[in-house]
Amino acid sequence: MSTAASDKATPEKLTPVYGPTSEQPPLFDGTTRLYTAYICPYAQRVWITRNFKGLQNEIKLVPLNLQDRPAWYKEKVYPPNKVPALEHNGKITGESLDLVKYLDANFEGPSITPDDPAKKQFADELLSYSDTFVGSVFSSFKGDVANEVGEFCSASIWYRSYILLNIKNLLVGL
Ligand SMILES: N[C@@H](CCC(=O)N[C@@H](CS)C(=O)NCC(=O)O)C(=O)O
Repeated sequence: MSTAASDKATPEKLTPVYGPTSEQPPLFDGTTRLYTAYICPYAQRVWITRNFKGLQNEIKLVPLNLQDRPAWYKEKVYPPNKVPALEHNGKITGESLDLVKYLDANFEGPSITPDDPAKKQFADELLSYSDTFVGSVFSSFKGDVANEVGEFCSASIWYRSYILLNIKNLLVGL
């Protein structure tokens, strides 16, 4: 495991944010990069997974200014223009839940997935429920609170169960 991973007391030194005038890091030069935004909950999932597995030295962060993204991101890196996206082995892939699973399956470090098949199934269900939860939170911030309350509460119950069960501390840091 890397030094950064074993020294959990030392906060990660955050890479400065890339804006419209920032030069593009070299693409496909063998470096694994996580294109991210510090404020994005989807990207934070992948960031947490990376850090939980101790991959701070193996996976470099490229944090973007979401409000003012560099043009090269959409044009040359990831045409959907969303974060997160991972540059690995000559490919760019996106979608946070897929990336969480990809990091777990393809990189060293402690697994975020329980070994027990029943717990694993439960963890997978909870993980796949994350988007509903985040969507509900965002919708309730945007306006029609009344229609979102039921779903938000049920999502909260799921999430609290998740945290209480402490499945491999997946959400530590949220
Ligand atoms: N389904 C995607 C959602 C990612 C997403 O919507 N990210 C937002 C930031 S939180 C984004 O990049 N928005 C930019 C845009 O839509 O133009 C995932 O789970 O990775």
